[in-house]
Amino acid sequence: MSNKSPTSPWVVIPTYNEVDNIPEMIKQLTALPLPGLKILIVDDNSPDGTADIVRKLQATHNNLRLIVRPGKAGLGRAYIHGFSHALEQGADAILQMDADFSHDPQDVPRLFKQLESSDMVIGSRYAEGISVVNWPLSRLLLSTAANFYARVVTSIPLKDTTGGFRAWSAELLKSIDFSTVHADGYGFQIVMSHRAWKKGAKIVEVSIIFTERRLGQSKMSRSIMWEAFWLVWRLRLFGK
Ligand SMILES: Nc1nc2c(ncn2[C@@H]2O[C@H](COP(=O)(O)OP(=O)(O)O)[C@@H](O)[C@H]2O)c(=O)[nH]1
Ligand SMILES: [Mg+2]
Repeated sequence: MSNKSPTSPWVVIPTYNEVDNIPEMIKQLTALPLPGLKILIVDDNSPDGTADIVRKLQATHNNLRLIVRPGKAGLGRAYIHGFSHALEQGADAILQMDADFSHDPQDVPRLFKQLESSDMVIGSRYAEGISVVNWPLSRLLLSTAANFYARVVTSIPLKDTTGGFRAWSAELLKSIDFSTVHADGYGFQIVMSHRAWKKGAKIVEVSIIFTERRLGQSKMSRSIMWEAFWLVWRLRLFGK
């Protein structure tokens, strides 16, 4: 908890085949009234050339950073790489979000602001009823059921533990041992919020409107969902 605006805020975005989204996302983030903001793209060597576009944009955006990993290794690994890098570079507040505009870049200042009086801020789809746009009913049911299930099994007092729109204080993020976080996708988000909660962090959920992507494709898979399904029992039984 800092009680003042961050001096070195970073936004970390994992990408895999986001060529249709990433230029506009970078443009909107750069235009935000956030002095000192750095944008870090963690790309898993997307075949569609996402990293090439980012490299080109670096010529005109000196706040834009890029990590290219050798191949698709999942969201969790990409985030750990990006978080570690931002912390090494002296970030004092770190925000994670998707590249596909499901998370509205216009909400970013609000999440950073809330972080001034908390350790972790969750951009929550379920804080005030359900604020999800354009999801088929099946996907909405899966997500709400997954969140209910994670809450009941682990007792975590949060309404949205699977979402990926979050701001972290550097202090809290540093206190988490990444080498013991192996989960991917939704599981990664659940484990990270569980770690924060177990550490007694002050976690605040702010309501956001989540909109299904219009361009590009979702990379979430059945195996990622099953991983999250079993993982909550490990959290309950072994605490990590
Ligand atoms: N670096 C990296 N990014 C990924 C990977 N899988 C998904 N992403 C990114 O993570 C974010 C969320 O993924 P998405 O497919 O939209 O998931 P969904 O919103 O649950 O359907 C997007 O920015 C993706 O490009 C991966 O294996 N590696
Ligand atoms: Mg998405």
